Amino acid sequence: MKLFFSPGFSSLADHIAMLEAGLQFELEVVDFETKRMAGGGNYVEVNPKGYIPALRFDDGQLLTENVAILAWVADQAPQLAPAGPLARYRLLEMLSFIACEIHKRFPIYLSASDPSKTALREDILRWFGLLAGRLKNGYLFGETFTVADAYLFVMARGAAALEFPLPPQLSDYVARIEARPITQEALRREAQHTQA
Ligand SMILES: N[C@@H](CCC(=O)N[C@@H](CS)C(=O)NCC(=O)O)C(=O)O
Repeated sequence: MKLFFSPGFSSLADHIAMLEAGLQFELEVVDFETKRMAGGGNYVEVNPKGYIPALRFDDGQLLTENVAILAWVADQAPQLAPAGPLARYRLLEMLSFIACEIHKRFPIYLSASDPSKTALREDILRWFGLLAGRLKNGYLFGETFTVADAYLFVMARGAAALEFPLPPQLSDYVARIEARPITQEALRREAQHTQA
């Protein structure tokens, strides 16, 4: 199977989760602006939505959307999913929240004018604040890393790069997840593909 990605963007969450799950996969880097793939060809012909991530299975089926890909990864590796009553729905609840309330605001923030930018940053920080309150035991669902942490990590890391004043628990969380060997491996692989 092949993960279509752009270095450092939201597909990094899927990349980290898939490595954490021990899955075997190839990578194809997509130029964010031109939609050209490093291996040649127009990405829009692979994924008509034109955005990353996309996961192509060996039978040719394409899965898109961070929520769907991360939920699929959690089904392959139950250690990356929360436990307990309603666990599956709690995971979908969290992934949808990150996708719709946080992730979706970033492109709007980046192209907004100043007054709207401030309001959008405040909205994003409010949601980050809410999630930071869940990190007392280390991760969103307690003491173990789940696919939702891969997603929140990438969002908070992006916000830190934009100099958002993150709550300290979230900055520590970003540093902790960034230091995980698998995260380092994903970052190294993404950097390698960029240079190729
Ligand atoms: N709804 C999609 C959004 C993915 C998304 O926003 N991808 C961005 C990078 S983080 C992208 O490829 N943007 C380029 C574009 O929209 O042309 C998902 O959650 O997977």
